[in-house]
Amino acid sequence: MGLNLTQKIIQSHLVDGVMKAGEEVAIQIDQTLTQDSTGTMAYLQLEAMDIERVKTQKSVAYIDHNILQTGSENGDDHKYIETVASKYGIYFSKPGNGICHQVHLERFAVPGLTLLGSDSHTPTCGGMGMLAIGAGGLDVSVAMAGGAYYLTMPKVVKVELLGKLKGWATAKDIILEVLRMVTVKGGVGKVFEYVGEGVGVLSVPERATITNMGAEMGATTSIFPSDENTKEYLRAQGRVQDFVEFSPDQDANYDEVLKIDLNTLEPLVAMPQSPDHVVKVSQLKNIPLDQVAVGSCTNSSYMDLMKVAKILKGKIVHPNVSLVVSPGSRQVLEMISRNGALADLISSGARILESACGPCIGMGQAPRTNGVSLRTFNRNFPGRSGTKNDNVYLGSPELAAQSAILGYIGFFENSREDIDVTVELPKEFLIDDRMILAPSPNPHEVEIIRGPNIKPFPKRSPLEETLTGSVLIKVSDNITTDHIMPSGAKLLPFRSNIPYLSDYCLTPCDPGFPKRAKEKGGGFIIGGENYGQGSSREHAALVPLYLGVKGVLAKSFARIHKNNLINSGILPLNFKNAEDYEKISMNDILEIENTQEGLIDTVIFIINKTTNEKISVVLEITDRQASILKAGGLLNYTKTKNV
Ligand code: MIC
Ligand code: SF4
Repeated sequence: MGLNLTQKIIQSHLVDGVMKAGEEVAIQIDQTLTQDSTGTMAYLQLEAMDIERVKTQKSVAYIDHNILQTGSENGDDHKYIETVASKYGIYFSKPGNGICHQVHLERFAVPGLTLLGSDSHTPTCGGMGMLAIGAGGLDVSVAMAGGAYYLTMPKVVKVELLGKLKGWATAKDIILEVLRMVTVKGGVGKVFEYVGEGVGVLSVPERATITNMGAEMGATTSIFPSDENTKEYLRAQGRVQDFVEFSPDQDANYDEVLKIDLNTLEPLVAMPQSPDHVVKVSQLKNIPLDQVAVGSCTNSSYMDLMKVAKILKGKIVHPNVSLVVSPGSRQVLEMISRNGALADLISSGARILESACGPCIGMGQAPRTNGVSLRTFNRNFPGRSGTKNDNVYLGSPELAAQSAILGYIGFFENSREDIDVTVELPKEFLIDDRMILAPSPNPHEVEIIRGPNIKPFPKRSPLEETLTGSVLIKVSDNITTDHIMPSGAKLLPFRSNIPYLSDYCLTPCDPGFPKRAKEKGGGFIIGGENYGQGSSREHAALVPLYLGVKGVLAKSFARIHKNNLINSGILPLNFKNAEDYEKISMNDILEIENTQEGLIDTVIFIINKTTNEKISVVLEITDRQASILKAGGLLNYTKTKNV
């Protein structure tokens, strides 16, 4: 039986384990990326590992999230990352150079290699045929130190794209359709591999839109083959030497199959407040808009912005609408400024932002109270925009541009053929890597500069024999890491300051949580399905660790967050019977005995000391993860293993 793309890459990087879905495998990581909001923690952890230089083929540190410098904190973080990168052999992409995923795709992604990034949208580079996986910062630092990355061998889903996109349907609508079918929790433990005739007509940036937003299904990653289009893109980026053709074997085996008929795919939109809340644009009844935002690592490529500029040219945004545009990279911004498209955007009334994450992570441009915003981004979780009870819709750049003119979510009346928005892939992109600083050739001479905002990360001691504590909070299904550790302009500057962040932990669910956790000296969190979906921020585990959280009992967990909990030494416990969720209430005292014995896959009993009931839970973990938990987290474990 032949191999699919995922199996091919895993096989060529396999360090340990067998490639059987559900089993743990360890793979060698060729490249890593970090961004600033998760990077400081990752580098503090790297420093704690006592290595001199990173051992990967290429590691890049990006500054793209915390670029609103309203105090010294972000600037301090940038300097720390810059100096630590220089010392340890890591390339440093300066603020202003662009969003990590967009720049990585442009300048570093190589088909057939592995990439581990401390950001959940790392799968963007799957558009280039890489096996690109998002992880917590600590996993990324272990990879930088030369350690393997451990993952559950995923099931591979074949997504067959049939036919050709028609009308205003775009790559964004393909991934919205997949999300509609699979939902935000349906991708856990799976890789989505795109095949079929529809693949051949998608350019690399379009493919990257799809793999980027695959993160919203909780998938391990998504991947496209590397073909003529990949070669063309790499040639235009001056990197044709990085091209390798790479496709699944003819007789490759898949665990599941999804088929999407592009001929009949209609433009879609994700409604507030979840990316899988997908409906056809044609079903919406003229929803009036306050804001339209074009950008983010999903849709801010040169081609996306050129299409937007073509639609806006000669028109003016609707009087009620504020249109903001954040180009994905300096390459994109410079190219549209040199060819005049930027002038068309400005003249149409667009507010031009820096090349960075910006509004996507609530760094500015929060909509007004009850305002409605249409965004080309990937997430519309409640409050993520910076406005409480926000109404954020997600759609394609073509939809965004037309809606900005119309003042409501919709398309112009003329048919697609009457408006020329064809944008060819440039023969040559504008290549200028001077904003990417190479590491120092003399690491011993580099002094790491740490501002006062950089506080040590919390450490856990080895797992106690008996764990006792109160239920500190009980939450429902699909709680995101944006709930657990909110972001935005006010909190992102404190990503290196866990004590400060701790006062905001889980406050969107219950403002009293931090105080209660501190008063009670920690305890347990009770969650529903898909607990911890969304961002890879390990702060959503480190902050609860700081607050003394010993375990999270949930109906199910999102992949990256579960790993982050284990890496922090917090037990991710699954209810054996989901109905037992009802048997636990706030403030109940729970106890787990004999934690040192049989942690794995055996039923553990939790005693609810308040009701005297016994609740069965399981830890769905591997032997290695059990050892990590017993050691009190990955850092302790890694030290004992010498990576
Ligand atoms: C996000 O999109 O939520 C982020 C901000 O990029 C995060 C990382 C973070 O929380 O810093 C992610 O997706 O991993
Ligand atoms: Fe940045 Fe938004 Fe992409 Fe996260 S999803 S990396 S915040 S642009």
